[in-house]
Amino acid sequence: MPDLAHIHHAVEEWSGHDPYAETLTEQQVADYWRDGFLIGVPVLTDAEVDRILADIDEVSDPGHEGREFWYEYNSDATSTGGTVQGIGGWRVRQSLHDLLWHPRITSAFAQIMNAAPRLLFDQLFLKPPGQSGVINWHQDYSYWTYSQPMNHVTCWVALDDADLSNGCVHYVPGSHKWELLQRPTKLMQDVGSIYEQLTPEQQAQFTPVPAEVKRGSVLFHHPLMIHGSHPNTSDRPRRGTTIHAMADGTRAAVDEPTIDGVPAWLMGGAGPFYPMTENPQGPLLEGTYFPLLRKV
Ligand SMILES: O=C(O)CCC(=O)C(=O)O
Repeated sequence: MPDLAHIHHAVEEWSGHDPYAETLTEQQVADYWRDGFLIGVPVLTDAEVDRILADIDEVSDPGHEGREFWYEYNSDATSTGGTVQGIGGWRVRQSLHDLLWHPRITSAFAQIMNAAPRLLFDQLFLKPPGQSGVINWHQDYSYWTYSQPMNHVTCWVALDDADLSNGCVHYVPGSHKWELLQRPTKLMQDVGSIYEQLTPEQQAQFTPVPAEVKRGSVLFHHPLMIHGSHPNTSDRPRRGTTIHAMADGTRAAVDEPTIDGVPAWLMGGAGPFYPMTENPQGPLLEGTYFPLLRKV
């Protein structure tokens, strides 16, 4: 099967959407900048979610076609503390690929960033029923400091109703205005190591809110937003997929691994992030692996 990274538009056009209609109201954009996140923007129909879930079921077989295109893929949740994580699914299955170009998502990116959005990477977070599935409190940008300047937005797409019982994402309102903190050593185990780094004032303001969201709706969050999630204690799955977008013109400024223990796709000559340099005017993140998602 072909590597879908070479196709920089939805293979199947999203019908019924004006590609340049604004998704967010002015108030929503202002809320995003005040709180650091937005909860529950409707995007996908049930049938569209079903297509994505069918593709996700297919790639849960470790021998699936296109396995070589993932940057990272671990379908065995028992070895990751309970969450199946995959990075690069847009290269592997059409539904994950086309999702990047959904007009309601790309328009919201452009509205929030006030720039044309490009893909940094996409990422699956699947919590099977009855397993732990903790995501430690973290700021996404602590993994991406090589990509500068910081003008990024993450869209988290709910593929199931996500609530307290199945481990929905939680946000700490206002924490995007705090400084960049150290990343946790273990992203998918423990919850709380970031807390020790907070000032007493920040600890007093550390009041996470659950981002409960309906299947087919999405969350948006700022790259410095502190977020994480608790175990899925229910008998239902909690599946989500994220699109991490950055403004067109972002450069790779630092040469360092950005995901603990998984440097190959970032560091190796064969990886899409190669070459990276210590030059803040380093190479533009563009080309095959960093497609433009929409013009301004
Ligand atoms: O799915 C989760 O629980 C965590 C998601 C996350 O860390 C992210 O979207 O950046």
